[in-house]
Amino acid sequence: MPIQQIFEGKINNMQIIDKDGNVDELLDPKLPKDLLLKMYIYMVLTRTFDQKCMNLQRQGRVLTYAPSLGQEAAQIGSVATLEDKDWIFPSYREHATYLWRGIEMSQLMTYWIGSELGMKIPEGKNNFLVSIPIASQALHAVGAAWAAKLRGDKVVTIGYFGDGATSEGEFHEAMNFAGVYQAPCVLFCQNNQWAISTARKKQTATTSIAQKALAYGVKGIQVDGNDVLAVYKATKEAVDNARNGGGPTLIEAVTFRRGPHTTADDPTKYRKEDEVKYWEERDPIRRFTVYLKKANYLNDELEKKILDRSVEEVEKAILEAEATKMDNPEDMFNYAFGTMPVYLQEQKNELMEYLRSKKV
Ligand SMILES: Cc1ncc(C[n+]2csc(CCOP(=O)(O)OP(=O)(O)O)c2C)c(N)n1
Ligand SMILES: [Mg+2]
Repeated sequence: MPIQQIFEGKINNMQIIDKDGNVDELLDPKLPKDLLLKMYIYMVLTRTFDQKCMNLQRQGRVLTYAPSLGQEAAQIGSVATLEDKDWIFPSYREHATYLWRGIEMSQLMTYWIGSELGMKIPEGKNNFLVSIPIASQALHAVGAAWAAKLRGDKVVTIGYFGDGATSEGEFHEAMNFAGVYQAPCVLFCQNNQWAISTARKKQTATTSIAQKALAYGVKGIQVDGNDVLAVYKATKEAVDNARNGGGPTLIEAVTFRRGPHTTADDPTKYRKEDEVKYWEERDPIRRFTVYLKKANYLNDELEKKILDRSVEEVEKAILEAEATKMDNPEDMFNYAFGTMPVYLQEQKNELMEYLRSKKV
């Protein structure tokens, strides 16, 4: 018997706006002006929020904070493709997903100030809570998508995780499950080159993260994660495909974490300034600004107005967040489950007993 090739894999990379703002006319999805401007406004708003939270943390007014600087296009480009009924499963850096969904900025800030109320997501806003355990978001997204499929709901889910998460068992379990059950989900990896101090090269021997999709019978694509149009186009295709019964997609958005992992670490200890500079030159907001100006959708005056409004909105949100009455300690048990599991009930009782005995 001759040897036969039984599998051939191919993974594409897509970029539409290059680092200087030049557009590939053939690939440009030619989105309506309103949507483009909304995406721009939310990218600027997210960055303004992010810079402020970093400053507030340094002043002791925000607790440990995970910045999103440099990842605005990956987050807004993907979330902008969803319908309200779709579900989002973020990790801890996806501030843009909450803001885009209309969750009050002051509420999001309340979370980073240290209150569980910040993650008491209003009914009808289909954003899951911040989930710190790495790669858990992939399993949550696949599970919820499978549930939607069983119910016959035309709902799509999206799970956000990082390059480091792809070294966790949960990622592989999620991929396998998604492939086998053809779950209507998008597994969205923001490959920001670092998992705290571990470089991307140490996570995997493969050329891309996207190619891992092929082994699980899942579609895979790599996009320039700092190009909001490429992210939008790839995610929209994946979302539409999932909604129409075409199964899951793994998207690798190649981006860069420009800030520290969180305010608790110092990246100058493990990475070089040259690398940061390389990615600053590929800034997602700057290149989108050039694109919008060339299209005559944006000018200097409107650009300034959008930035000024973002600053105002952020300042207002801080005042509101700081004026919010903080929650009670037992609230940390209250919002994660519809029905609290027995072991959590026991822990809650124990805490309350302790607080009573200490008269805290
Ligand atoms: C299961 C689990 N293991 C370890 C950690 C500690 N931890 C927090 S963030 C992180 C790195 C994650 O890197 P990546 O997936 O690339 O996401 P990024 O922070 O870069 O967005 C680790 C190991 C955790 N939160 N959960
Ligand atoms: Mg990472």
